[in-house]
Amino acid sequence: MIENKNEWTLEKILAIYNTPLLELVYQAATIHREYHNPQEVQISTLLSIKTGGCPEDCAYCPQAARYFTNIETNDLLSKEVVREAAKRAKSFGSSRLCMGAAWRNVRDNEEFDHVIELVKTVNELGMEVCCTLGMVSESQAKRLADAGVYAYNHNLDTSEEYYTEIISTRGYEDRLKTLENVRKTNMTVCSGGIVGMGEAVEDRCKMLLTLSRLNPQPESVPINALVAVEGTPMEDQEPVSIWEMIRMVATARVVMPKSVIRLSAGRTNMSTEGQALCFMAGAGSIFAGDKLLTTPNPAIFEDLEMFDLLGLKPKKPFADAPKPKTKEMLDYQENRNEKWTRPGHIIEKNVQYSGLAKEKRKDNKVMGE
Ligand code: SAM
Ligand code: DTB
Ligand code: SF4
Repeated sequence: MIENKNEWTLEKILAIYNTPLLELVYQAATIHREYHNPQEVQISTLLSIKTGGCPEDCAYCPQAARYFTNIETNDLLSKEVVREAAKRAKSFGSSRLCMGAAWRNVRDNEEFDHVIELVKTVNELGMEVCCTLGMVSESQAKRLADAGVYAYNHNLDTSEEYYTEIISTRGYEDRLKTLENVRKTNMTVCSGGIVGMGEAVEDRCKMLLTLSRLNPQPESVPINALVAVEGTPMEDQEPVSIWEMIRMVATARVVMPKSVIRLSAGRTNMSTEGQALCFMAGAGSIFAGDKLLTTPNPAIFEDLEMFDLLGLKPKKPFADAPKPKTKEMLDYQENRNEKWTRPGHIIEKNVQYSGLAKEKRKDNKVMGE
């Protein structure tokens, strides 16, 4: 967990954001090297497990039912489809699968039971599992954690003030409450925002201030450039300049030195040179795979070429925090100390297989799984 000893103020964060660009990149790069291996970039892959038809009115989102966007809607994906997508992602070096659902909030129903099964399926492949399912209660967060979810994504998206211009169907305090519920479990927190929705620099810095004051600070901070989707209220928004993205990544890096800053949506509009400066300025993660949730992302071979060119390598799963123990594992460990009804009774084959399992787990650890 990231202990938070910093006392940032809006003035200090604005001053960092407005530092002359190359000086800002230099400062951020220096901090990045102090806390992270600059040659490693973590790869997450998004999978929309339930697409479209969302009752919320987030102005940027193609999945809001009330906007007419050209997306293919989908009910919850099956275990088989998710397993195949996760395997594909793992094969190109992705360490985390982030499953997203176009829900306002999680409900205690069969769909949630199914998501729990999906979590277990991805967990079995040795990948970090991330979920982004909208608002969760404390007990729902606990259930996800027990199933082995590694990270929960829930973005603040912008400042509290500008939020009211973007979404009318929920408030900032709802977002903060969910982050609080997630924090009560052993899941890590992934929370960031979007640049390019017409917000002022002050809104960006206020959002970073709120994130930086979370105690502990989020383990992952995604910085998205708005993908302006036709049919949404943001469709005519000018694309955000790469310089603003670099400033945002660098400022996030400085104010949350231990967090992993993810260069998230919007990379299809960025040159390799622009992305290289973002990595220099402290981005330690990307979303890779041909699709984000509903919109395009650079082709995976292009990203792997970029990694080669820049001398970057994908980070192994569970490099920052150990694999979460599922409820089953914890129960098993607890029961191991119970008095068995047949003490001393040995079944050789069973002993042999638990030895084999231990070896396999050791091998997996060596491979970083
Ligand atoms: N429904 C859940 C929620 O809102 O938390 C999870 C899915 S929602 C699509 C997850 C995040 O995707 C949003 O908080 C927002 O940051 C990001 N997002 C959605 N549409 C986007 C767009 N057009 N451009 C950039 N980021 C976007
Ligand atoms: C995040 O910060 N960005 C991702 C993930 N967390 C869920 C989503 C980006 C979505 C971009 C628009 C789309 O593809 O629908
Ligand atoms: Fe729904 Fe999430 Fe999209 Fe908002 S961002 S409309 S809550 S899917």
